[in-house]
Amino acid sequence: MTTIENPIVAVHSTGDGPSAWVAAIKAEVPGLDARPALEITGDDLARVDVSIAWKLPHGKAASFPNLKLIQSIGAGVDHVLADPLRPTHVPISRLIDPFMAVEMTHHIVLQILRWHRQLDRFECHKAERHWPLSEAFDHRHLHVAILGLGTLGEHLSRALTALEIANTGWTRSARAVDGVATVSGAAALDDLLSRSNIVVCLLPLTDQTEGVLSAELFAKLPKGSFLVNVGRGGHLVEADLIPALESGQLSAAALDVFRTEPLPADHPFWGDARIYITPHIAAEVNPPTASIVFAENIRRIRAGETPTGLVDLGRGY
Ligand code: NDP
Ligand code: OXD
Repeated sequence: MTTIENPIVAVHSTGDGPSAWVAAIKAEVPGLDARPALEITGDDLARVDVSIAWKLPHGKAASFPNLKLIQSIGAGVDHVLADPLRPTHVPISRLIDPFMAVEMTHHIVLQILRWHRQLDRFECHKAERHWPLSEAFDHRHLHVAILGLGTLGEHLSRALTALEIANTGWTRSARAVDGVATVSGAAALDDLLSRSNIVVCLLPLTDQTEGVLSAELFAKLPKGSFLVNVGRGGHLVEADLIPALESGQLSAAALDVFRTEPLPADHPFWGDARIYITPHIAAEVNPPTASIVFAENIRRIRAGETPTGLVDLGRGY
């Protein structure tokens, strides 16, 4: 492998901007030469060994001839794989940050309880100064199908179990997870859906999972079920959602991710009270904690060691 004199880490983010990230990573690795990726030009391109990025413009990674690692600013790597000019020999690491698992769990639990405890209905009653008679809630009637039992799904499962909310995780490969009910593969999904009234999508976006949240899947759930999509917008067949709500097959849906982000102002989802919308904030990447992971992977790459969170390019996650 080429040894690079005075290597540079190229940083790009559309969220907090590259400067905030450069500062956070430098705080973790004093003396590191880290720079905004789009400002690196000329001879310096050959000095870049690590690219740390969220939605790096297509073709930019290919302009670093000695790149040794593409580190995603994000648990998902679909934004990296979407670059048609990506140098395919360069390994990709996804972000595994325990901080994000906690934030994601908080978001999903909030959405599940908002639906189960009918908070929106009580908000309406409040506006009318009305004190309704209500039936008692019963958490024993809930069963959550967690599609994708990876870093985030497993954390969610344990939190739900602690709240006495029954749940089962769905994975691609058969895998026993201590203390968590799991099923795997396409064949097991129908049975899981038939006994779940909440579906949470925590899958990576791949060729296999694109469009998984469709009318066909909704039809396998008990009538009146609740959908939470925090995976990617591409998981949902958007045209199937409002008809499923109209028919009562779904009673509500909490969406954090969309095929087009920001969600266009004229999108029909905005005007539907049964659709809870958040702007891709379920688990935002947190510079101070993520930078600890990035610092370790920079160290590993420069020491010739395997980085954490290595993506299996064949599986796409
Ligand atoms: P992991 O890679 O740890 O877990 C992915 C899980 O999905 C695994 O259990 C995997 O199965 C399962 N899976 C993948 N493909 C299939 C398939 N075809 N059928 C069944 N199961 C499948 O990912 P994370 O938990 O870290 O993150 C999940 C996703 O959450 C990210 O890819 C990203 O898209 C999204 N995300 C969204 C955020 C937001 O703010 N909205 C923030 C962070 C992440 P197996 O165990 O067999 O490999
Ligand atoms: C992620 C995200 O993938 O924020 O981490 O969506």
